[in-house]
Amino acid sequence: MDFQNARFVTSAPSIKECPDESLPEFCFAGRSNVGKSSLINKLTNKKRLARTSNTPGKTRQMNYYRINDAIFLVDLPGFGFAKAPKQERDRWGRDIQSYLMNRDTLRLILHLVDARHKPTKLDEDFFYWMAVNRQPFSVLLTKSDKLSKNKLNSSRRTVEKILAEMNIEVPVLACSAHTGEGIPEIQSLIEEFSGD
Ligand SMILES: Nc1nc2c(ncn2[C@@H]2O[C@H](COP(=O)(O)OP(=O)(O)OP(=O)(O)O)[C@@H](O)[C@H]2O)c(=O)[nH]1
Ligand SMILES: [Mg+2]
Repeated sequence: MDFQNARFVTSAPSIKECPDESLPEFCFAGRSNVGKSSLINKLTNKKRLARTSNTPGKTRQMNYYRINDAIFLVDLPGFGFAKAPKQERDRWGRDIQSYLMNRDTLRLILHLVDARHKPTKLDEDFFYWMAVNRQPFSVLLTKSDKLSKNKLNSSRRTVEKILAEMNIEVPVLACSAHTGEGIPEIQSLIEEFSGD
């Protein structure tokens, strides 16, 4: 699949506004600022396809990108963005939850965790909730360029241990939107899940 053949399609505030087209879909979830939008740019080799920022809370809707007329990549707003007004946070929570549970074309959820930090309670709840609902997901440890090999391995083991304690077996991949580490592996994973 040519990931560089990518273009913006639409911004959907909730599942009602998501495209009617039933292409296999892959979404990027995780805390604000973890690097979801940057990763989409790196996967598609574009600098500014998805908007990124140092300030958490940049992505505020579900942004759809079409790859090769074959699949959608969906950039989700981050959760745990403390500065957003409570009402807005609650609405995002509900809308994203409904999207994750009810979007029939969703093939795989890529859940991002900053490799420098231990998964939070919110991350753990997310793992649990995905597993209980039998939603296919994988965990991506982001910003791997900021850690030594040793520290990265220890972060990976921490995440694998948390998952194992929940009896969850999913791929855990390290990646960096700066160095490109893990990008081919993520592309292969997406290709694997986009087939019939
Ligand atoms: N060093 C390093 N910095 C990164 C990497 N990926 C993202 N960043 C930085 O982290 C910050 C947040 O990146 P975004 O891609 O906007 O994060 P996001 O998860 O989309 O954030 P929200 O839209 O707020 O949910 C930016 O300043 C990026 O430059 C990475 O792989 N390595
Ligand atoms: Mg974003």
